[in-house]
Amino acid sequence: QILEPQNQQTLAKSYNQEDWQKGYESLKQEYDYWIDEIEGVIPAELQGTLLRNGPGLLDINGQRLHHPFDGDGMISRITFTNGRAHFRNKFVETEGYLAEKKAGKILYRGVFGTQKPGGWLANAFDFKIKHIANTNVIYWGKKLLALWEAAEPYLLHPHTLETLGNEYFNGVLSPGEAFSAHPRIDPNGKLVNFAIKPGLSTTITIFELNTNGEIISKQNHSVPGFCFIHDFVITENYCIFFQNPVNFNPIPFALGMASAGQCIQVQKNQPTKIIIIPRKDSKAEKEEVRTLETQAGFIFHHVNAFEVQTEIIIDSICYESLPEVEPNTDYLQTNFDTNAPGQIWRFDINLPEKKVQSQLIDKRACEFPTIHPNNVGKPYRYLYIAAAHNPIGNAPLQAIWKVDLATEKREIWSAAPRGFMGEPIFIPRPNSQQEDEGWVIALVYDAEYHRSDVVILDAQDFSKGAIAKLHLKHHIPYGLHGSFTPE
Ligand code: 3ON
Ligand code: FE
Repeated sequence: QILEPQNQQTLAKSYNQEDWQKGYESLKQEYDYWIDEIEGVIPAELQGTLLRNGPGLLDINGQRLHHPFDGDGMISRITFTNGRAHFRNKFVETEGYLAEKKAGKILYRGVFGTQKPGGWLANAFDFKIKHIANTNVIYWGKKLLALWEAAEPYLLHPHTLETLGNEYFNGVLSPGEAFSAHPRIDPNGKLVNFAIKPGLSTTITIFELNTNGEIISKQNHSVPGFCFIHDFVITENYCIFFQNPVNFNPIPFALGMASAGQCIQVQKNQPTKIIIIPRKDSKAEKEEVRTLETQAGFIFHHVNAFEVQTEIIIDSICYESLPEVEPNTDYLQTNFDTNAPGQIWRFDINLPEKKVQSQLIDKRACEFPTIHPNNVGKPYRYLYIAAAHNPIGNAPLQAIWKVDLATEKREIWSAAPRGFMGEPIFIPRPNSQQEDEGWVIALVYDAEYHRSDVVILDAQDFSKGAIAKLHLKHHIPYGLHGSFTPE
C-alpha cells in the first residue's frame, strides 16, 4: 500500500446527503428583523455590517436551475450594533431576475448549464447569457456593489438594499464590460480588481480604485488562449493571475446542446500559466510582464500573496481537476467521494530564475479562505477557511479551520454532522495588536431546524466554541462571497 498509515483507515462519514441537499432550497421571501434568538453573547466591540451574496433562487417557479452558480443573487445583511444584530435580505433586481419573475419561467441561458425549456432547439443560436449578480458584495467608496465576474456591478442602496442600477465608475467602465467578483483591498487604501474578456486571445484588464470609489488606473494586457480566471492576488508591486489549462469548444453552446461553462475543458496534460503583471504606480511599473509555468490543476480562489526580496509566494486552493457541470447530471447528487478536493498549496516563484516550486500545505478539503485585511499582499501567518469535518477525503464544508502557516498548528470548529459551513470572514478587533486578534464569522446552514445561524468564533481560541450563535428565522441557501464593513 502506498498510503501513509494515517490515511489507511476510512473515517466515518460526517454528514448525510439529504441534509446537505436541503441547503439548496430557494429562499423566496425577503426579511427585515432584529435577531432575537441568540445563544452566547455578541461581543460589544463587534460593530459593523456583514454582507453576503449568493444564489437565493435555485428554481424559477418550480423549474430547477442546472447549477447553483446560475442562481439569482440575493444579498443578506447582518448589522451588529451595541451587542444586537439586525437581519435583512433582498434580491438583486437584475433585468433577468425581474423578467423571469414576471414570466414565471426560465427565459435565459445560464453560464453553468441552465437552459431555456424546450430542449436544444429552443436554445440553439441564442448567445445571450443571463447576467446575474450573485458572487460577491462589497461596500467601497460609499457604494454598495453586487458583483458577478462576467458583467458590470449592480449598485444597491446601502440601507434598503434596493437595486439602483449598474455602476460604471463615471464612465470608466463601459456597458457590458466586466468587473470581477474578486477585488483585493490593498491595506494602503486601494481596491484592485480585474476583468476577463475571453476569446482566441484574452484581455485581462486591471483596475485600481481609490477610497472615494473612483477608478484611478486601468490597464489592459493580452494573453494567448482562452481564460477562465475567477480570482487573482496582489502584492505590493504585482498582480498575479493563474491561467488554468482549459480550452473552450463553442460548438455545443452554439447548437443549444450545452451552456458556455459546460464547453470548458481542463487540459490535464497542459501546464498552468502564472501571469505576473506589474502594478501601475509601483516600483515594478517599468518591468515586463512575466509568464511562468507550473503543473496542471484548477484554481478558483487564492488565499494571499507576498514578496520576499526577489521571490513571490502565493497560497491558493487547488483542485486536481475541475468538477465538470455536465448536461445530464444533477448537482444535488454530487458524489463527494469521487470529486477532487480543494487543498491549500503554496507556490514559490523565483523571479530572476523564472522558476516555480509548489508544495501541498495540508490535505484537508477546504474552500473560501479569509485573512486579516492588513496582511493582504503582505507576509502573513494565519488563514481561516471553510473545511471538511474529516482531515482527509472530500466532503461538504462543515467546519471553520484555522491554519498557522508558520507552524503545524491547526484549529478546527465543526458544525458536523448537521451543520454546513459558508465562507468565513475574519474581522479584526478594533485596535488589535496581533494578527489573529479578532473574530471569525460565518453563516452555517443547520439541517436539523432547516435554518441558518450566524456563528461567531474568537479567532485566537476555537476551543471555546462559538462565542455567539444567532439563529435566523429561516435558512439562507448556500452562498458564495461577502465582506465586512465597520460602517
Ligand atoms: O471564462 C470566460 C469568461 C467568463 C468570465 C467564459 C465564462 C462564460 C465561463 C465566463 C464567466 C464566468 C462566470 C460567470 C463565473 C461565475 C462563477 C461563480 C458564480 C461562482 C464560482 C464559485 C467557485 C467555487 C469554488 C465555489 C465553491 C462552492 C462550494 C465548495 C460549496 O458551495
Ligand atoms: Fe469566488
